[in-house]
Amino acid sequence: PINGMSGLYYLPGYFDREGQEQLLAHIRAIVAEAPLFQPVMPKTGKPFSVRMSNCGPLGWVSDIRGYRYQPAHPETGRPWPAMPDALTHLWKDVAGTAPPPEACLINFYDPSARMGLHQDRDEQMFEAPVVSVSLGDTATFRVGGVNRKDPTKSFRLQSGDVVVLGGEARLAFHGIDRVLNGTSTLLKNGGRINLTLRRVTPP
Ligand code: MD3
Ligand code: FE
Repeated sequence: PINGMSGLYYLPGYFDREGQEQLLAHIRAIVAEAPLFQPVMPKTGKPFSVRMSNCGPLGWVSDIRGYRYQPAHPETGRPWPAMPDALTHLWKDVAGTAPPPEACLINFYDPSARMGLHQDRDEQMFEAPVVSVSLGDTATFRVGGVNRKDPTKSFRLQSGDVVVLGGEARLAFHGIDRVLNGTSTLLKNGGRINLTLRRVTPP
């Protein structure tokens, strides 16, 4: 546990370079079938700086109408591609007794992209953890408490790192302050990819 918060586990270097390259090859194939889209904020329509796609039976989307999980890509209308075995294996390894993951959100950060402080509350199952995998450039990650005004701490997430957010950490505020350009050679044009595995519905 870090930040004095139970349920937040940091597994640095979980994937070695070969494992990262294998995951990246899967992500490239997924994004070829389910192109990155630029979500917009509900009501305001303000675009996110992060582009997204998903794999698995459900995918997270955000548009003018709200945030939600849905079985199809918002632009192509096609079902999301299957989740790679490497990710279901990761979930079995770190998610304890939680039922299988239903969604893998793929966030792509160009070097100037950020993600503001937020909670993940669009799932119907806060008992299951969220499992995150970082690929590419290092990012400065910030995590606080369950109230927006709680103090925050920041730490760096490097390519191959895994974070498990369960227990009281599951509803902690968190965000990505910045991506440190040129800190990894995994993505030839730079940037960062974050994968988040989630259980969305009760079993
Ligand atoms: C802490 N993604 O997709 S991953 C998100 O790096 C998201 O793209 C960030 O926040 C990213 O919603 C952070 C690490 C993470 C994911 C979920 C959490 C940290 C979390 C849920 C609760 C607390
Ligand atoms: Fe989040």
